[in-house]
Amino acid sequence: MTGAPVLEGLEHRLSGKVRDIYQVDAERLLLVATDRISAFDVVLDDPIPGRGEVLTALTQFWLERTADLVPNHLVGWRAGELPPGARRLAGRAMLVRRLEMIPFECVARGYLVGSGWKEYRAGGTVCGIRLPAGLREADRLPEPLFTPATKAVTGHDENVSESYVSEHLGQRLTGRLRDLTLELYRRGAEHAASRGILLADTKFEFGLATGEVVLADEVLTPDSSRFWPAGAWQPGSSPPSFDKQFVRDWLQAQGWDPAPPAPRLPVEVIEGTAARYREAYERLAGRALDDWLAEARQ
Ligand code: PZK
Repeated sequence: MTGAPVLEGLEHRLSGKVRDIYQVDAERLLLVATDRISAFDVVLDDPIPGRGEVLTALTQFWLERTADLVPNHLVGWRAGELPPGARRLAGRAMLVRRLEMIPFECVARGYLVGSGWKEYRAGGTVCGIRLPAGLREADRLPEPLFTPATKAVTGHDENVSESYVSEHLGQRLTGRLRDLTLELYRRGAEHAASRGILLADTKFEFGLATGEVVLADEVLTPDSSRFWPAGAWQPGSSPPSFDKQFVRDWLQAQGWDPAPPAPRLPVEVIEGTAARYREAYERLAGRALDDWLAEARQ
Protein backbone atom coordinates (compact mmCIF):
# COMPACT_ATOMS: atom_id res chain seq x y z
CA MET A 1 0.00 0.00 0.00
CA THR A 2 1.29 3.39 -1.01
CA GLY A 3 -0.78 6.53 -1.31
CA ALA A 4 0.99 7.58 -4.50
CA PRO A 5 -1.38 8.23 -7.40
CA VAL A 6 -1.22 6.08 -10.53
CA LEU A 7 0.22 8.17 -13.37
CA GLU A 8 -0.19 6.92 -16.91
CA GLY A 9 3.11 5.83 -18.48
CA LEU A 10 5.11 6.30 -15.26
CA GLU A 11 6.31 3.70 -12.82
CA HIS A 12 6.04 4.55 -9.12
CA ARG A 13 9.51 4.12 -7.61
CA LEU A 14 9.36 5.25 -3.99
CA SER A 15 7.57 7.49 -1.58
CA GLY A 16 8.92 9.57 1.25
CA LYS A 17 6.69 10.87 4.02
CA VAL A 18 5.16 13.56 1.85
CA ARG A 19 6.64 13.12 -1.64
CA ASP A 20 6.56 10.50 -4.37
CA ILE A 21 9.09 9.56 -7.06
CA TYR A 22 8.24 8.03 -10.43
CA GLN A 23 10.57 6.69 -13.10
CA VAL A 24 10.07 8.33 -16.50
CA ASP A 25 12.83 6.56 -18.44
CA ALA A 26 16.42 5.43 -17.85
CA GLU A 27 17.69 9.00 -17.43
CA ARG A 28 14.80 10.85 -15.84
CA LEU A 29 12.59 10.82 -12.74
CA LEU A 30 9.46 12.73 -11.76
CA LEU A 31 9.37 14.15 -8.22
CA VAL A 32 5.91 14.97 -6.89
CA ALA A 33 5.31 17.02 -3.73
CA THR A 34 1.96 16.29 -2.08
CA ASP A 35 0.05 18.58 0.31
CA ARG A 36 0.61 16.16 3.19
CA ILE A 37 2.43 17.52 6.24
CA SER A 38 4.23 15.84 9.10
CA ALA A 39 4.63 17.14 12.63
CA PHE A 40 6.72 15.48 15.32
CA ASP A 41 7.55 12.83 12.67
CA VAL A 42 3.90 11.82 12.18
CA VAL A 43 2.12 12.43 8.86
CA LEU A 44 -1.18 14.17 9.64
CA ASP A 45 -4.54 13.16 8.15
CA ASP A 46 -5.30 16.69 6.99
CA PRO A 47 -3.38 17.99 4.00
CA ILE A 48 -2.40 21.68 3.82
CA PRO A 49 -3.80 23.00 0.52
CA GLY A 50 -1.03 24.39 -1.69
CA ARG A 51 1.84 23.12 0.43
CA GLY A 52 3.27 20.84 -2.29
CA GLU A 53 3.08 23.71 -4.78
CA VAL A 54 4.95 26.05 -2.45
CA LEU A 55 7.72 23.49 -1.91
CA THR A 56 8.00 23.00 -5.68
CA ALA A 57 7.86 26.73 -6.45
CA LEU A 58 10.58 27.53 -3.89
CA THR A 59 12.85 24.77 -5.17
CA GLN A 60 12.38 26.01 -8.76
CA PHE A 61 13.13 29.59 -7.61
CA TRP A 62 16.37 28.62 -5.89
CA LEU A 63 17.55 26.23 -8.61
CA GLU A 64 17.25 29.06 -11.13
CA ARG A 65 19.08 31.46 -8.82
CA THR A 66 21.99 29.09 -8.16
CA ALA A 67 22.48 27.56 -11.62
CA ASP A 68 25.58 29.72 -12.16
CA LEU A 69 27.20 28.13 -9.08
CA VAL A 70 26.38 24.45 -9.55
CA PRO A 71 24.49 22.48 -12.21
CA ASN A 72 21.22 21.00 -10.95
CA HIS A 73 18.94 18.11 -11.79
CA LEU A 74 15.90 20.12 -12.94
CA VAL A 75 14.85 19.34 -16.53
CA GLY A 76 11.31 20.76 -16.58
CA TRP A 77 8.43 21.95 -14.39
CA ARG A 78 5.95 23.64 -16.75
CA ALA A 79 3.07 21.41 -17.96
CA GLY A 80 4.42 21.35 -21.52
CA GLU A 81 7.78 20.08 -20.24
CA LEU A 82 6.30 17.20 -18.22
CA PRO A 83 5.52 13.70 -19.50
CA PRO A 84 1.87 13.58 -20.72
CA GLY A 85 0.72 11.43 -17.78
CA ALA A 86 2.03 14.02 -15.29
CA ARG A 87 0.67 17.26 -16.81
CA ARG A 88 -2.24 17.39 -14.39
CA LEU A 89 0.33 17.59 -11.57
CA ALA A 90 1.96 20.74 -12.98
CA GLY A 91 2.86 22.99 -10.05
CA ARG A 92 3.77 20.10 -7.78
CA ALA A 93 5.88 18.01 -10.16
CA MET A 94 9.47 18.35 -11.34
CA LEU A 95 11.05 16.35 -14.13
CA VAL A 96 14.65 15.73 -13.09
CA ARG A 97 17.82 14.08 -14.30
CA ARG A 98 18.36 10.74 -12.61
CA LEU A 99 21.61 10.88 -10.64
CA GLU A 100 23.78 8.61 -8.61
CA MET A 101 22.93 10.12 -5.22
CA ILE A 102 25.69 10.91 -2.72
CA PRO A 103 24.83 9.09 0.52
CA PHE A 104 25.32 12.07 2.88
CA GLU A 105 23.12 15.01 3.79
CA CYS A 106 25.09 18.21 3.20
CA VAL A 107 24.01 20.53 6.00
CA ALA A 108 25.05 24.14 6.56
CA ARG A 109 24.35 25.85 9.88
CA GLY A 110 24.50 29.54 10.62
CA TYR A 111 22.85 29.31 14.06
CA LEU A 112 23.19 26.87 16.93
CA VAL A 113 19.91 24.90 17.09
CA GLY A 114 18.50 21.40 16.81
CA SER A 115 21.00 18.54 16.79
CA GLY A 116 23.87 21.07 16.54
CA TRP A 117 22.85 22.67 19.84
CA LYS A 118 22.43 19.21 21.44
CA GLU A 119 25.93 18.11 20.43
CA TYR A 120 27.45 21.46 21.52
CA ARG A 121 25.77 21.30 24.92
CA ALA A 122 27.02 17.75 25.44
CA GLY A 123 30.66 18.35 24.49
CA GLY A 124 31.36 21.77 22.98
CA THR A 125 31.54 20.56 19.36
CA VAL A 126 29.27 20.33 16.30
CA CYS A 127 30.13 17.50 13.89
CA GLY A 128 33.49 17.36 15.63
CA ILE A 129 34.18 21.10 15.13
CA ARG A 130 35.17 22.77 18.42
CA LEU A 131 33.25 25.98 19.07
CA PRO A 132 33.87 28.82 21.53
CA ALA A 133 32.58 28.22 25.07
CA GLY A 134 29.50 30.01 26.37
CA LEU A 135 27.28 29.93 23.26
CA ARG A 136 23.53 29.92 23.87
CA GLU A 137 20.82 28.02 22.02
CA ALA A 138 20.04 29.75 18.69
CA ASP A 139 23.17 31.94 18.86
CA ARG A 140 24.56 32.97 15.52
CA LEU A 141 27.72 30.97 14.81
CA PRO A 142 31.01 32.84 14.25
CA GLU A 143 30.84 31.54 10.66
CA PRO A 144 28.55 29.07 8.87
CA LEU A 145 29.57 25.43 9.40
CA PHE A 146 29.44 22.43 7.09
CA THR A 147 27.88 19.76 9.30
CA PRO A 148 27.24 16.62 7.22
CA ALA A 149 24.98 13.79 8.34
CA THR A 150 24.41 10.21 7.31
CA LYS A 151 21.09 9.43 5.63
CA ALA A 152 19.19 7.18 7.98
CA VAL A 153 16.78 4.76 6.28
CA THR A 154 14.71 4.67 9.47
CA GLY A 155 14.98 7.02 12.41
CA HIS A 156 17.07 10.18 12.40
CA ASP A 157 20.13 11.25 10.45
CA GLU A 158 23.36 11.16 12.42
CA ASN A 159 25.83 14.04 12.43
CA VAL A 160 29.31 13.05 11.24
CA SER A 161 32.60 14.89 10.83
CA GLU A 162 33.91 16.13 7.50
CA SER A 163 36.80 13.66 7.84
CA TYR A 164 34.29 10.79 8.16
CA VAL A 165 32.75 11.90 4.84
CA SER A 166 36.15 12.17 3.20
CA GLU A 167 37.05 8.63 4.28
CA HIS A 168 34.06 7.49 2.20
CA LEU A 169 34.09 9.95 -0.70
CA GLY A 170 37.70 11.15 -0.81
CA GLN A 171 39.05 14.62 0.00
CA ARG A 172 38.49 16.15 -3.40
CA LEU A 173 34.76 15.37 -3.66
CA THR A 174 34.20 16.14 0.04
CA GLY A 175 35.89 19.52 -0.29
CA ARG A 176 33.71 20.35 -3.31
CA LEU A 177 30.54 19.36 -1.40
CA ARG A 178 31.59 21.49 1.58
CA ASP A 179 32.40 24.54 -0.55
CA LEU A 180 29.12 24.26 -2.50
CA THR A 181 27.07 23.71 0.66
CA LEU A 182 28.53 26.79 2.36
CA GLU A 183 28.26 29.00 -0.73
CA LEU A 184 24.64 27.94 -1.33
CA TYR A 185 23.86 28.63 2.32
CA ARG A 186 25.49 32.08 2.16
CA ARG A 187 23.51 33.01 -0.93
CA GLY A 188 20.26 31.71 0.49
CA ALA A 189 20.81 33.40 3.86
CA GLU A 190 21.76 36.73 2.30
CA HIS A 191 18.71 36.76 0.03
CA ALA A 192 16.35 35.61 2.81
CA ALA A 193 17.72 38.29 5.19
CA SER A 194 16.90 40.94 2.60
CA ARG A 195 13.27 39.71 2.84
CA GLY A 196 13.15 39.70 6.65
CA ILE A 197 13.73 35.97 7.03
CA LEU A 198 16.65 34.28 8.82
CA LEU A 199 17.92 31.01 7.38
CA ALA A 200 19.09 29.16 10.50
CA ASP A 201 20.26 26.02 8.72
CA THR A 202 19.59 24.00 5.60
CA LYS A 203 20.26 20.64 4.02
CA PHE A 204 21.30 19.93 0.43
CA GLU A 205 21.42 16.67 -1.48
CA PHE A 206 23.85 16.20 -4.31
CA GLY A 207 24.31 13.52 -6.91
CA LEU A 208 26.78 12.66 -9.64
CA ALA A 209 26.22 12.55 -13.38
CA THR A 210 29.18 11.74 -15.61
CA GLY A 211 31.54 12.52 -12.73
CA GLU A 212 30.11 15.99 -12.17
CA VAL A 213 28.50 17.15 -8.88
CA VAL A 214 24.84 18.08 -9.44
CA LEU A 215 22.44 19.72 -6.95
CA ALA A 216 19.28 17.62 -6.46
CA ASP A 217 16.13 17.23 -4.41
CA GLU A 218 14.45 20.13 -2.60
CA VAL A 219 16.43 23.32 -2.25
CA LEU A 220 16.03 25.93 0.48
CA THR A 221 12.43 25.03 1.28
CA PRO A 222 10.86 25.05 4.76
CA ASP A 223 11.13 21.22 4.75
CA SER A 224 14.88 21.25 4.15
CA SER A 225 15.62 24.41 6.18
CA ARG A 226 14.75 26.34 9.30
CA PHE A 227 13.34 29.73 8.37
CA TRP A 228 12.70 32.22 11.14
CA PRO A 229 10.89 35.53 10.89
CA ALA A 230 13.81 37.91 11.61
CA GLY A 231 11.85 39.68 14.35
CA ALA A 232 11.25 36.46 16.31
CA TRP A 233 14.94 35.56 16.72
CA GLN A 234 16.44 35.88 20.16
CA PRO A 235 19.29 33.75 21.47
CA GLY A 236 18.45 31.58 24.49
CA SER A 237 15.66 29.57 22.88
CA SER A 238 14.90 28.28 19.41
CA PRO A 239 12.46 30.63 17.67
CA PRO A 240 9.29 29.22 16.10
CA SER A 241 9.83 28.27 12.47
CA PHE A 242 7.99 30.20 9.80
CA ASP A 243 5.72 27.44 8.58
CA LYS A 244 4.92 24.48 10.84
CA GLN A 245 5.00 26.17 14.20
CA PHE A 246 1.31 27.01 14.06
CA VAL A 247 0.44 23.32 13.60
CA ARG A 248 2.95 22.18 16.24
CA ASP A 249 1.68 24.68 18.81
CA TRP A 250 -1.92 23.65 18.23
CA LEU A 251 -1.11 19.91 18.46
CA GLN A 252 0.88 20.49 21.64
CA ALA A 253 -1.95 22.50 23.18
CA GLN A 254 -4.24 19.48 22.58
CA GLY A 255 -1.94 17.43 24.83
CA TRP A 256 -1.20 15.05 21.91
CA ASP A 257 1.25 12.19 22.66
CA PRO A 258 2.86 12.46 19.65
CA ALA A 259 2.08 8.96 18.36
CA PRO A 260 -0.28 8.22 15.48
CA PRO A 261 -3.03 9.05 14.94
CA ALA A 262 -2.73 12.80 15.33
CA PRO A 263 -5.84 14.83 16.13
CA ARG A 264 -7.71 16.25 13.10
CA LEU A 265 -6.84 19.89 12.48
CA PRO A 266 -9.48 22.61 12.74
CA VAL A 267 -10.07 24.62 9.59
CA GLU A 268 -8.41 27.75 11.06
CA VAL A 269 -5.18 25.83 11.65
CA ILE A 270 -5.26 24.34 8.13
CA GLU A 271 -5.93 27.71 6.54
CA GLY A 272 -3.51 29.61 8.75
CA THR A 273 -0.74 27.15 7.89
CA ALA A 274 -1.56 27.29 4.16
CA ALA A 275 -1.33 31.10 4.35
CA ARG A 276 2.09 30.91 6.03
CA TYR A 277 3.48 28.63 3.32
CA ARG A 278 2.17 30.93 0.61
CA GLU A 279 3.67 33.94 2.39
CA ALA A 280 7.05 32.23 2.66
CA TYR A 281 7.11 31.76 -1.14
CA GLU A 282 5.85 35.24 -1.91
CA ARG A 283 8.32 36.96 0.44
CA LEU A 284 11.30 34.95 -0.77
CA ALA A 285 10.50 34.86 -4.49
CA GLY A 286 8.95 38.34 -4.65
CA ARG A 287 6.21 36.88 -6.85
CA ALA A 288 2.59 35.87 -6.28
CA LEU A 289 2.19 32.10 -6.00
CA ASP A 290 -0.80 32.25 -8.37
CA ASP A 291 1.42 33.91 -10.97
CA TRP A 292 4.01 31.12 -10.66
CA LEU A 293 1.20 28.51 -10.83
CA ALA A 294 -0.16 30.06 -14.02
CA GLU A 295 3.31 29.67 -15.56
CA ALA A 296 3.57 26.09 -14.29
CA ARG A 297 0.26 25.22 -15.97
CA GLN A 298 1.50 26.35 -19.41
C1 PZK B 1 16.38 10.78 -5.22
N1 PZK B 1 15.41 11.05 -3.26
C2 PZK B 1 14.76 11.62 -2.08
C3 PZK B 1 12.58 12.54 -2.89
C4 PZK B 1 11.18 10.34 -2.06
C5 PZK B 1 12.55 10.40 -1.85
N2 PZK B 1 17.82 13.39 -9.23
C6 PZK B 1 17.71 12.23 -8.49
N3 PZK B 1 18.22 11.09 -9.01
C7 PZK B 1 18.12 9.96 -8.33
N4 PZK B 1 17.53 9.86 -7.14
C8 PZK B 1 17.00 10.95 -6.54
C9 PZK B 1 17.08 12.20 -7.21
C10 PZK B 1 16.55 13.41 -6.66
N5 PZK B 1 16.13 14.35 -6.20
C11 PZK B 1 15.85 11.70 -4.34
N6 PZK B 1 15.63 9.77 -3.39
C12 PZK B 1 16.22 9.56 -4.58
C13 PZK B 1 13.27 11.52 -2.27
C14 PZK B 1 11.21 12.47 -3.09
C15 PZK B 1 10.50 11.36 -2.66
F1 PZK B 1 10.50 9.26 -1.71
